[in-house]
Amino acid sequence: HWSAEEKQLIASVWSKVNVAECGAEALARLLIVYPWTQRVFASFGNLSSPTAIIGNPKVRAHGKKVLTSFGEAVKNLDNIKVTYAKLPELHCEKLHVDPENFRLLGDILIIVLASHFARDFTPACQFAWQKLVGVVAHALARKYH
Ligand code: ZNH
Repeated sequence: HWSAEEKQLIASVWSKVNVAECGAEALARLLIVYPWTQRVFASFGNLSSPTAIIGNPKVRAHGKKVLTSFGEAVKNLDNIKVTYAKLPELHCEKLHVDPENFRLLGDILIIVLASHFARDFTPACQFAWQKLVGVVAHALARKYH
């Protein structure tokens, strides 16, 4: 259900993404803007202020891990559910992450990309990426009833 143009827009943005930087920034923003998302990261240490969150090495490392994993969806657009075979169970049954948080993180990722790429992140790009983060959120929420 992806047009050739959408695939191209997604791939061209992704090829320029700094996964470590953007991943860290997106996760930090999630924890700052929606503080209740901090609950599942109790083991990450100091999350007491925006500065602490941005400087927290565990937040940076985990942001990179999550965006790297997001990259698997980018590379397998037609098989996202198959690509994320194990993650829904982990997030639902083990980590108890509220699936609404997948949507929040997706929207934040769009903001991060828009701020990094400025005018290159065109409305058509945003449209394709908005669709992608929606599909990813849906795939990750597969185990919730
Ligand atoms: Zn997540 C983990 C992915 C979202 C929370 N994650 C994880 C991992 C991965 C991921 C790959 C690792 C696994 C293993 O190790 O095996 N995520 C992901 C993705 C996404 C996500 C792709 C989207 C896009 N998460 C999320 C959210 C949240 C989370 C939103 C909340 C809020 N995760 C999480 C946690 C964990 C994870 C808590 C665990 C961590 C540690 O280290 O402990």
